[in-house]
Amino acid sequence: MSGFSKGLDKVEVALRWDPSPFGAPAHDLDVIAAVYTASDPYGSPAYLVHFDSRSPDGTVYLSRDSTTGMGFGDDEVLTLEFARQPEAHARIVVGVVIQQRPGRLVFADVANAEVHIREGYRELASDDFSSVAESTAATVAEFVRTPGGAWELRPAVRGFDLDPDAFTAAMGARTV
Ligand SMILES: [Ca+2]
Repeated sequence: MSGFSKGLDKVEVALRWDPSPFGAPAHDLDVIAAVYTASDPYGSPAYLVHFDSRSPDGTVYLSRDSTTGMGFGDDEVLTLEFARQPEAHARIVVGVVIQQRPGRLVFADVANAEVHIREGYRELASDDFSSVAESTAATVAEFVRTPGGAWELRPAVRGFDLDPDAFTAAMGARTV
C-alpha cells in the first residue's frame, strides 16, 4: 500500500454492558461486522463476523465474547486488521444487536451499555446508545477505504428495530 495517508491499522470495537438483575433472563448483546466489496459496497455483505461466524481471511475477528455482560471491563471485542484487508474489501460496517429472548429488549433495558472504538491506546469514538434507546439493534461504526487506499472511520450510530437476522441484511444499506 502506498500514499501519504497512513490510515487505520488495527482497530478494536469494544462493547460492555451490565448483567441483567439477579433472577432475570440474561441480556446477551452481540457485536457484528459486515464486510462489503467494492463491487457491491451497500448491497449484500461478502461475509459476516460474529460469535458464530469467522472471517475466512482472518482479518476481522471476535477476540472476546459474552452472553451475559458479567465481569469487569469489555464484554465483547471485535478486532479489525485494516493493514491486511484484501484489496477487494471497500467497506466494513459494525453493529450491535440485542438478542430478543424471551421478549423484546431495547438498549434502554440494558444497563450501562457502551461501545468504545480504539486503535492502541487512542480512543477514536465512543457511544452510550442513548440516541438509540428504543432500538433493538444499532450500527456503531462504518469503516471505508478511501481512494488513496487508507481506511477511515466514520461514526455511524443508527438505530434499527429488527431482529438479529433482519438487522444483518439491513445494516449496510445506504443512509438517505
Ligand atoms: Ca453476545
